[in-house]
Amino acid sequence: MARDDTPKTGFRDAILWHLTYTLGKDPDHAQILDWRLALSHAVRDRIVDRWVEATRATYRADAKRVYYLSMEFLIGRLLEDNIVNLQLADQAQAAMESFGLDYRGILLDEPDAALGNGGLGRLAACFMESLATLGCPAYGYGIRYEHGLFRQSFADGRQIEAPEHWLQQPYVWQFERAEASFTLGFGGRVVTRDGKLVWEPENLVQSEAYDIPVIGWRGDWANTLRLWAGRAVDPFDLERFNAGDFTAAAEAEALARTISRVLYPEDSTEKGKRLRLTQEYFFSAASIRDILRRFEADHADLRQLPQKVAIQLNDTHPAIAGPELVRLLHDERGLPFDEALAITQGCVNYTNHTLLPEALESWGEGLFADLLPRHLQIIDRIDDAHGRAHPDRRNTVRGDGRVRMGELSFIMSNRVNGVSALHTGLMKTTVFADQHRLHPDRIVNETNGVTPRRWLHSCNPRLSGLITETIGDGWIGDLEQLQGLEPHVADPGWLARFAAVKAANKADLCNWALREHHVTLNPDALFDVQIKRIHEYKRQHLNILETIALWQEMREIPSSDWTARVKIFAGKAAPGYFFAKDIIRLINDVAAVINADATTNEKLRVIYLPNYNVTLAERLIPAADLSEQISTAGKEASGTGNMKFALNGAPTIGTLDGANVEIRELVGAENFFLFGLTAEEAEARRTLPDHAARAVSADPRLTRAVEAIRSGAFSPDEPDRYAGIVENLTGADYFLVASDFGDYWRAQREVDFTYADRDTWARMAALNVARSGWFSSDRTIRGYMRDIWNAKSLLGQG
Ligand code: HBZ
Repeated sequence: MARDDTPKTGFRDAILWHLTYTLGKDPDHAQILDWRLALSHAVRDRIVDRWVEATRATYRADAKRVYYLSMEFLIGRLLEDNIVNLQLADQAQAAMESFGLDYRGILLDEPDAALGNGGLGRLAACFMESLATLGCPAYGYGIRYEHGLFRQSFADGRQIEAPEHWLQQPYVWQFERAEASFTLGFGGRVVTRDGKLVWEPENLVQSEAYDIPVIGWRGDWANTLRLWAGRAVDPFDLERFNAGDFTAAAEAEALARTISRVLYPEDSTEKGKRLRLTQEYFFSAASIRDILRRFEADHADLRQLPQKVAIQLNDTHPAIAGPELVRLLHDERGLPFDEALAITQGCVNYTNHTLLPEALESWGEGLFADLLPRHLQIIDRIDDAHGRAHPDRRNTVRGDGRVRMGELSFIMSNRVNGVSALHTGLMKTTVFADQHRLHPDRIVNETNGVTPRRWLHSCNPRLSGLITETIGDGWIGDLEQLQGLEPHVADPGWLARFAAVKAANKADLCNWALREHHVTLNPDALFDVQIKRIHEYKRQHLNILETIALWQEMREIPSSDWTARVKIFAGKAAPGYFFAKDIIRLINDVAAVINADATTNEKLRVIYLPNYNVTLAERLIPAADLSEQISTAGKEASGTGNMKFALNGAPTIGTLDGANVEIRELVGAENFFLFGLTAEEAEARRTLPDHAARAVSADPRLTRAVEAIRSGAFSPDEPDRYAGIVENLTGADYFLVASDFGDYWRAQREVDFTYADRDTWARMAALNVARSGWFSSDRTIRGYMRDIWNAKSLLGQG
């Protein structure tokens, strides 16, 4: 092969070509990294033509573009996603095997890009894939964090955080766009010039763009995920260097790079840090400039902006994009303020992902004024304009010396949406009740979804194969076709094959757990899985309490016919969230004691897998029997893991919270293990004095489990290690662990009973698959296109 051979002759040749000419490696000496990069380049080449074509088509049609602004895109690994969507899997596997390589090993060699904390970030990634699948012209805008979410390990059961380095190796999916760079200001003051207010920032930084193409299913369309990195305007001070101060010479660059250095690992707690607001403005302002630049390249009339641009704020993190757009239109383009505001409101929409008061963003006005003095004035004017239009509700954005981003986002938006039916309803009656009264049409619901390409087709090839054999492969692009499985569920032969798929996935997990974590799992046991961020409202401590009580009862009544279980946990806690970190340690301590008990070993195991990420989810979900979705009702906005489990044939044990409600309606109440207080009952229960202490003493099992923790049964070297948890469980117990324990125990025993009859269980699991098609993010994105963005597909199908 020679340099001028086209790398596109055949896929296998293309890989070899890239290995030689892009990577400069001899096949005889290439390492797994080299092969993976060569394969990635060959795949990337096949994306580029479609990507360019999609961009051209959008220009030609002068189509409305959707801009999804998100601080987080939890994209995980992209190689397999891209191969699958281009339908190159067979060719890629054959090529790699012809080189004597392990194809799956190559796929797994890619670092997991964790540019997000949890559900919100993963939702953004699923949305990008569905937008491309549906042919909706769209850009994702975010931050190119040098370090994604920390790597988690355990020492003595405690969470240890280490930096994550996804960019240590060449990242093939990004294209650096040196030309798409903006200079952004911070700080300084506002002066009056020619009778106009003008911002004179004190510090300037440069935003540098990196584009990642996102290809849709079957490769018919590709969009762009544009991530911004911070750079200095003058990266190098030669004068200082020549004077011998080498460190100072590069100081500006180091400072600017700090902006995009690391993802904040807090998910549902207030950060209130200057750097966080800096990050938010940095990426919002760069994105808004890019959006305006693209619009102005072929439109003269700024009043047309709402016809051509839909901006979606993924939570309030990019809320400052609104005031920035007003500022650019008014201060810099000279439109009257009211017109600038009306145009902005015509473009901007806001998705709320939480009702937890501690997670609602607000900023101290001192910090705000210091960093963004002009924006604070603009925010006040927006607030005033809203207050004038609705005199019974004067300014609400400012109060108690703070700037409230939820209120700001609401009044700047054309549409505001919740992420499940229950959550949207609660938005209307709680946090945004007053606003909803003033703007009854503004709040809409768009129940979350997940992409079936990654979360069924790729991660569960066995189930995907069985489904395709049964109903054809149309379901991959149209998930509701899974309904076609339903008639087969009554066929014992088919059901046996379905059960065999799950058994094989479980066997894979057992092998992996033995190899990677040196733990032996019983493949016949029920795999009971709770994987998500660790948070009090998600109640991993309810699960571990039930585990303790179950273990105690197994010891007490060993003769009973116990259903064997493996309790699997995974998830990270925010580094500063000490209660959550105590829960992690407690689970690890409990696991050590229970797993060492020879009398219960056959029937009960507890395992906490470290460093939960997208890749681990892809491994665990296909092997799960039971999905734990046990948040306190009213607290989980939607959940998306719950959908992934149902889709992969793991029935839910769960509360009436978030999208659990809709899952239960669709899969059928008889195929869902419901327990617990409703959101309304939970509110009422909290007002009862001593509700927790009473619940504990009324339930002997709970009493005994709590007592074991209190007495140090799981921390003999430090008996009061969990005093904080015990005090919480028996005291305030805001998340009602004690109140829900009894019903959770009952539901778990119902699970045991049902699982003992494997046919009944398999039927239940299969019906979960057949009836979960609605939870595709394709359906969700169609909803956004129709109800929120008024955007059209350019594939003529959306
Ligand atoms: O968003 C989650 C919700 O808790 C979950 O119920 C929902 O399914 C999902 C998608 O709508 N919220 C988050 O994941 N939130 C964050 O990760 C977060 C990150 C940074 C913050 C605050 C929250 O500053």
